Amino acid sequence: MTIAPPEPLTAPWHVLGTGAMGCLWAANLAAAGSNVTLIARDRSRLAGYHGITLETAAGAEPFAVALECADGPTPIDRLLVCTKAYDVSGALGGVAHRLAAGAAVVLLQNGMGFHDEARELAGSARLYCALSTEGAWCPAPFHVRHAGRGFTLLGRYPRGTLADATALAAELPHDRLEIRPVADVEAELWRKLAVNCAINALTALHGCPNGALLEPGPQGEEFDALCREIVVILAALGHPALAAELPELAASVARRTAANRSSMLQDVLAGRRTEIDCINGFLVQRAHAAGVACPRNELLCTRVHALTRDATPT
Ligand code: KPL
Repeated sequence: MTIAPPEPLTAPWHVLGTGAMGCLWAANLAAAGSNVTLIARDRSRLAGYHGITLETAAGAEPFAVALECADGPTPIDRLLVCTKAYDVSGALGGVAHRLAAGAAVVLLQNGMGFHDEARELAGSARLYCALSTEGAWCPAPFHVRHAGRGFTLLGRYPRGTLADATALAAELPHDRLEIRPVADVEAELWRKLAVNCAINALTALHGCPNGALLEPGPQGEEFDALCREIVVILAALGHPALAAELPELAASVARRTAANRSSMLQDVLAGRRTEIDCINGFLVQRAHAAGVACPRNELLCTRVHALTRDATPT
């Protein structure tokens, strides 16, 4: 018996960024029958490329996904930007001239502070944001291990209708990736930012898994005090509901991901630049503009910068 290949998903996708998230989404798009091309910012990534290997609990599967540089020849209809937060503007700027009429651009990053510049770079393309709790990492280049199943929130930026988000979600693979369309993605960005502000820098500085922040002792006390400061900032910035929810929300994420290394700890351990400027740095900037004191967040920024002074820029 021959098994029919999967129905191709409508428009072709380009995935910008060749890290774990880029490879995870590109491989899953290919698995769903989509025509997908990976875009590398660095030409040296092209040498010796033989496709993506996606490893799951079921085993390792190869996917013959095309790889090109930003100056590739074809127009882009659907673009998923999977770079680090601090690379979004540079990376998107490098391909913006290729965006076709009616294109959709999806930003998938932690942190805030880069979305409005991305909106300008995207021009007339529709801009969406995605927030993912999928756990993935690369044991080797273009070999991605899908280590923990999570879900991905997707919505038009800064907000849009649920129908709009649902229509784009239908063009993404949902066999192995759960996508939840949302109308107010900006509210979700703030929720994720607040949690990342509470967990990421502290775990990176203490070199501990997320769950260690809930243990009694100096780390736990620092976590509680940091949450209290974030609550005051959020309330002053006009997010009272999130402020009220934050301590329990951050604790529940730390509990649920207790054994995980935060993305910032992973960056520090790998000698990479961290996203601190788009996480606690963004909050500090907003707190200063509102005249709110934020000494703990300021100190975290200084300490993480000191820790990664010699890190590679991307
Ligand atoms: O998003 C995360 C990250 O590590 O960036 C959390 C929620 C903290 C999970 O590790």
